[in-house]
Amino acid sequence: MFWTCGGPTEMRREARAEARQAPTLAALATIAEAFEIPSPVVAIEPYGRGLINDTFRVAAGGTRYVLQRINGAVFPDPLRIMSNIQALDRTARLHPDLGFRVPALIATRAGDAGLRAPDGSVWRLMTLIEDAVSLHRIEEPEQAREVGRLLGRFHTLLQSLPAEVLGVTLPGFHDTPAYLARFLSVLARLEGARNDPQIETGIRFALDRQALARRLADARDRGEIPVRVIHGDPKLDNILFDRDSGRALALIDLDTLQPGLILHDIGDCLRSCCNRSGESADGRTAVAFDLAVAEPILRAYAEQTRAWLSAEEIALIPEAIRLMPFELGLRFLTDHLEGDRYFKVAEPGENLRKAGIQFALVRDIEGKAEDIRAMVSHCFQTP
Ligand code: GN1
Ligand code: MG
Repeated sequence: MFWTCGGPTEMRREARAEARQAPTLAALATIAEAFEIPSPVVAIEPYGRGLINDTFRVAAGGTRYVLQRINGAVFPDPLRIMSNIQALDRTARLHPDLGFRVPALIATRAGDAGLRAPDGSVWRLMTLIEDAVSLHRIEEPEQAREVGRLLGRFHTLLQSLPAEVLGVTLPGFHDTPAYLARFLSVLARLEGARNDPQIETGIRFALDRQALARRLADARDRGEIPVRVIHGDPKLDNILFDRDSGRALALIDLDTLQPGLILHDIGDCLRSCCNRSGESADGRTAVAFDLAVAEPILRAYAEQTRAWLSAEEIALIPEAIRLMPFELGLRFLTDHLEGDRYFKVAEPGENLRKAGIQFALVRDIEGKAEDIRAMVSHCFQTP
């Protein structure tokens, strides 16, 4: 069934193939026109590089919008995502000083926040933030500072949004011990079929680091670090910069705005921005954690968050930097072993290759552990 829920995210994959079939342009136009926008729709095209939802850019009445089909095999209750975004929007309006832009959700003509199509899929429409660009890689320290400032302001804004107000949109998300358990159970079923050296290398790498999976979860369970509202996916692709001034304007892709650990966001943002060869590394730049990018991000982040971020959270940032690429690598590897049911792939083997890239990043981070620790404490020292 399309909407069944329960268990870590990556267990609900049965509907994946169905979810991937692209609707015809005519069907897309009908869906877009069910929302409160001028008719007719004059252009629709695929948009962005997301690995989970299907995204289209729509033009109508001289305005551009983003139309998305929420992957129902991943998100058990898509309408909850919309109510979380609305809660964020209300909070952002109360704090105009933070200058935060949230893409506005357009209601359907029936007044709903999303549209449930006859096939059961759920669609939403948002305004496109114009004159904004995303970056393929960080090229200058100023861009890194902008990333840190934006994430810091976003987290500060979220402090006034109590975790109890937000619904869980994706159960099991960033539950690293659960991802590890899933990996181990897939592995147990694979016995005897492990003859590919690349797969074997990935499996060994993950098995050698099993203890890492529990690090943040244990600190949370012992009550050392709090559950707060987080973005969940603050990778570079999800940060919009002003085309002219270069200022970071908005964090988009708010599907995983939900209670979680702030360290997940910090680690995820750094693993994405500081590996300048990217998640799909083409081989031209070595996979490495670039401290010259991390430092300005964290310094700018600290300026925004120093007043409320706890000493325990700060002390665990180096662990988070190592954990998040490990977790993503584990998820890519597991998905490869399960037949690419979760992340979109352009070709077979892509998830395996991407797992290798995240694991190479972990290895590089491990080699720089001392420098990373020193950098973190330096960034958070009172100026
Ligand atoms: C997925 O859909 P997208 O591309 O925004 C994933 C993130 C990963 C990211 C890696 C809900 O995000 O957790 O870090 O790919 N989102 C979900 O690019 O699983
Ligand atoms: Mg996302």
